[in-house]
Amino acid sequence: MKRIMITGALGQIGSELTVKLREAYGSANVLATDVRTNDSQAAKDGPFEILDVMDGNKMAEIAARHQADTIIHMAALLSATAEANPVFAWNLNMGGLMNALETARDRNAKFFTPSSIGAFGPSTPKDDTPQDTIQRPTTMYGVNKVAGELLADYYFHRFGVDTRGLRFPGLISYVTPPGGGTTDYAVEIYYEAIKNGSYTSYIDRGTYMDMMYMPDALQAIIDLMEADGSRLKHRNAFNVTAMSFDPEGIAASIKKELPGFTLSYNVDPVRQKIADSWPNSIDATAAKEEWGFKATYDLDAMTKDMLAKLETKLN
Ligand code: AKB
Repeated sequence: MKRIMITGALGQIGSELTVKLREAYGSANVLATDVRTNDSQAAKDGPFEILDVMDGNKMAEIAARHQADTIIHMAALLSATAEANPVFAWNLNMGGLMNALETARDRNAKFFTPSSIGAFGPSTPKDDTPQDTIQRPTTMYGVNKVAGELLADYYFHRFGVDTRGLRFPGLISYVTPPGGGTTDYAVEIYYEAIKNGSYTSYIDRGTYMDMMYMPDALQAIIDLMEADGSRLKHRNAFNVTAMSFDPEGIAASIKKELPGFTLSYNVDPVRQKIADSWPNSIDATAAKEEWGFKATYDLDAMTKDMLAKLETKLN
């Protein structure tokens, strides 16, 4: 049986991934860690430890105690927060990643960490962005993600660590809200649709970005980690996506369910600039060919599920 340790386990992805991995591999085998605790299932319904990922000794010590053979490193600052605190973002995103890779190397453990569409920049082809292409991001988050992809490749080639990763688009979920991302508007819009019947978008009309519903993102992590390593040519940076839309597109999908819903704009120049530097849509062919990536939710299926789940959660 696997012995999995997750960092950033109470974050947007980690909180749901922890629960799903515990269902798949047994609660006692999945150790959640985070810099803080809370009342979530991830913190309460299985092993949990406080861990600041900048503390490499503590990370190694906790991993040894848990006898971890798989490290899933999720702790990171997202794009907008990283842009507001670039030095802290470098230290946390790169320092945490280095500690997690070293822990995996020491333990000969399998390793997963997410990259992002943020690893692309304004000189990257905007539509159907290829798997292998120009990566000159103009944000600190993007710089961290490109460096992280390269570092994870380096640990595979230099030390033989079985590193794997996905370039995630914006992820949408009704469970744990994201914090400090550029794509967060696509989560907020559903909450506001249920609460107020309207939303004011900080991202401008006509700004297309890739997105994916959380259940597909979690399944993609599990499928990649279970995939035959000999088939993986792009092991640390697979483009994955389920849909691409702009604010008008997601609003139109919500209107099919809630006809009175209205959308207005108050564009935030900082997050708009980040969004403008990212692709409109990325090509996930390599992920499909090398390990069978498949997304099951399109925009309308996601909208129906999000609104139904939030209706129950908020009312
Ligand atoms: C963000 O907006 O920063 C993230 C991402 C696309 O990596 N959701």
